[in-house]
Amino acid sequence: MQAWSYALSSAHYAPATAPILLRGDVCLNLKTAAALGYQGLELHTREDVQLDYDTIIGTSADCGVSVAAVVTGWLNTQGGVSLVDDRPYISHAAIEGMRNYIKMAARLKTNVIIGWIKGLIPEGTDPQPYLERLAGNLTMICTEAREQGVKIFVEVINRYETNIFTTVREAMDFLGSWEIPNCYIHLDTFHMNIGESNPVEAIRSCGERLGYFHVADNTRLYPGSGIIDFRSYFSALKEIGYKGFVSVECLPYPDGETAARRALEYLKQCEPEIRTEG
Ligand code: LER
Ligand code: MN
Repeated sequence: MQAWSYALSSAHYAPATAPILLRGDVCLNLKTAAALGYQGLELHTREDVQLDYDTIIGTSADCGVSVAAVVTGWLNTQGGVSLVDDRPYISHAAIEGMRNYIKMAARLKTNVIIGWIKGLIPEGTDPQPYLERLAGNLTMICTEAREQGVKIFVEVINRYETNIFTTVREAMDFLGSWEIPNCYIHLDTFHMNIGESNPVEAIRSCGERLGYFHVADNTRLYPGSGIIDFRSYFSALKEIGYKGFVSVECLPYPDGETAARRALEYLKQCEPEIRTEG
């Protein structure tokens, strides 16, 4: 039996340089994901998007593909707000946006990813007040999400894109010392390849706190195109009993569907040694 389910990234619109595989309508993408052999579709979207929930939920049930997670980065990159911003009216707008994403996820029976919406600590400043602000805001968001049955996944992102949680150790220490409830670690093999001296140990160190897992190869093309040793990563996932999604978030080359097809074919080849009994 397979320990985890596979998902792939999607958005209504995204530039070709974004690690998004399927573009366009959510229901069409759910059907395409099913035809490609996936069990989950990850939604990169704005917090105020109008979704036809009944149709999405019906299509999802019909084709056997669930929404794997709602991704919040665009609230930062397009909306211009962040959870650590010094201006209260900006960080409050980020929290309000997160509340919308949580409602969206609750209706879709899925979870929420926090990546860039954390924001950046300004260069040359004392990080402590920003980390304290982040801890307070995350505690509030994660507590409210738990009341709606939604988990929050905090992504570890490479140091060229962010300066908060660039390694697993940093994220684990933060979550542990602030005792943030309902908050799980989200790893991405592309980012780990930059930030982790030993990615396999990094996966192991998350233990039960690992909630979500993005896969791309070292150049951010599809898994199997480069040099990342997915077999050893999968063994580590199995060791810690990971049961979430393994979600392909890679560049759409040579095109999204081909990349998705090649990724899944390769990832399944990495599986046999990790198959569980039954
Ligand atoms: C988002 O999941 C991510 O990995 C960031 O690098 C934004 O693309
Ligand atoms: Mn990612």
